[in-house]
Amino acid sequence: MADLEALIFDVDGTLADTERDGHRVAFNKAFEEAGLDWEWSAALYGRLLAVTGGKERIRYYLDHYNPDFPRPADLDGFIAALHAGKTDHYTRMLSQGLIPMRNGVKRLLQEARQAGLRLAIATTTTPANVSALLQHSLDSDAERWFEVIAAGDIVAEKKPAPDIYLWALDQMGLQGDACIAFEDSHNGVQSASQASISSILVTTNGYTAEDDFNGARLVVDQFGEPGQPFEVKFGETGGRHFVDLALLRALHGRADP
Ligand code: XBP
Ligand code: MG
Repeated sequence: MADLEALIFDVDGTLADTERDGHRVAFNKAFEEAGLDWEWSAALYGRLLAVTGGKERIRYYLDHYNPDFPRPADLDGFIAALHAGKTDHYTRMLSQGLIPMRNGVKRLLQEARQAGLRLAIATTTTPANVSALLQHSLDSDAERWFEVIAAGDIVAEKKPAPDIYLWALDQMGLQGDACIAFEDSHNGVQSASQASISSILVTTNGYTAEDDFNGARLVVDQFGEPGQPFEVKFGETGGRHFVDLALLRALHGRADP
């Protein structure tokens, strides 16, 4: 097992709980703005999250939940325009500071930076969303904390395909066994493990708590803070109660589960 060199973070659901009250609301605003009577409820959106990528999710919705909607001749262009509107609404919500980082994220990132670990992001979301989240919810300079920000359409196949993690590893000149991946969903764990990252730590959220996390080494409900312990769903924590570098080094050094 190589030395631990880098931490690679998913964004939505991992760095911040962005989906139900963020992306979903932005999608509905864009639909209303386009004069569509589409309304993605929290329950429906939970089902649509099976598909990663906002444009892909809109198409999945049309195919599986609104098959009678009259398709425009340029369906791709129609979806892209809707999604661009959604991204405007979502980044505006972020600029208003409406979506905080999850518990323990900022502390862990700062610990990792002080220890000289390399940081990266591997996400399905649109790059503009990552920039806005980091700048408005983490630190005005936070984009510079990450050596690589692998996001959205930079790869052809989104999660659960491994492409986005492979792209990030390639950019960093690293093998998967030198890294830990942080995810929140089944799709994310599949993506990281198929990119040969065997050290995967999952923090669950309202939408993913019942996902199949087979392939993850540790599943907890949050990173936690001193005095704010996480709840362990699967895996060994060596008696530790929140995610810190000591826990990560122990997790990385262990053999496969
Ligand atoms: C989550 C996604 C994204 C977001 C919406 O990405 O699948 O599609 O739900 O963002 P991850 P976009 O968990 O990999 O961060 O509309 O920009 O795709
Ligand atoms: Mg995610």
